[in-house]
Amino acid sequence: MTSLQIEKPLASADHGHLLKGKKIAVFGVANKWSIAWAITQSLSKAGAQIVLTYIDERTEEKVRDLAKTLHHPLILPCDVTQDDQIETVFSKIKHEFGTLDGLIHAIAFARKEELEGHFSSTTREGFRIALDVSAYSLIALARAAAPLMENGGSIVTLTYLGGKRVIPNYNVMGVAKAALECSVKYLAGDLGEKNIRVNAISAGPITTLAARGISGFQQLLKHNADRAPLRRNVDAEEVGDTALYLCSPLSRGVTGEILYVDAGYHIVGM
Ligand code: NAD
Ligand code: IMJ
Repeated sequence: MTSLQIEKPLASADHGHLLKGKKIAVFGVANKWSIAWAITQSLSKAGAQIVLTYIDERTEEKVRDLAKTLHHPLILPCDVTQDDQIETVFSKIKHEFGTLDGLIHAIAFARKEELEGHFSSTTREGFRIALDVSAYSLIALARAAAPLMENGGSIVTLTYLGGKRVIPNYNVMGVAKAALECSVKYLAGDLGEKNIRVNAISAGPITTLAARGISGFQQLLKHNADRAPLRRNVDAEEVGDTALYLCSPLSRGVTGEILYVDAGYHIVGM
């Protein structure tokens, strides 16, 4: 390491017992690169018992394999576009766990053809799908989870700067993230009286399944690292540890917030 490179402090944070006895459901693990998996590991290391959901049978095997490293996980199917599947997931969680303390929403989808070319070419159906999967699903999951959060709770979603600024090719996903971030505020307003907090983490670009194959992604990674105050990109573990903070009592006074984990990129003007 040269003197110009800045070593990441706390590369292996002590997760302690911040979430001992807490039960947290994580939506959005697809593989070992998923941000949801890094979050799961941070929460699990802090003592949380985990519910993992998977979208389809193709993903089930990968998720079950990853879950072997967890302590007594509950693993359930859930395609968030299907109301009956959401209902079934939470009735099974109620049956197995009784209550819930946290919910992680790390889900986004738009048709591939919407994530290239002109934003003005966005189709009605492409808009509907992106907003349904990536934004409405948070509202549906929060509504189903809230009755199980008898002792209060923490709901955390994942967003991206493309919901606030124009980022090449992000297109309709930017509109979906804007709706998601605003939903975080309205849900925080709604659920605060039950001591349920709702926050979003706005992560910098990370190479996951949802980022691979996006044209210009490598260029964007370099652009971000060159300009960010910390002069680097972030990794999924740093997002995981921020989710741990948001699920723990350390953040008990924080709700309706968009917390940037992007090496500071979003503050830079030039
Ligand atoms: P990922 O592909 O690993 O995760 C996306 C997940 O969404 C997958 O597990 C997929 O199965 C799930 N999903 C899609 N449609 C679904 C449906 N109908 N029902 C249930 N699940 C569904 O990629 P990721 O980068 O870990 O993405 C997680 C979250 O992080 C997303 O909200 C994404 O927008 C956000 N995010 C990612 C980055 C990045 O650069 N990777 C940056 C900021 C925010
Ligand atoms: C996604 C598209 C365009 C630009 C992008 C991204 N940039 C970043 C992402 C700059 C960082 C990743 N991201 C933040 C996402 O939210 C990705 C969502 C996504 C990705 C895909 C790829 C495969 C597909 N549909 C998708 N839907 C949503 O078919």
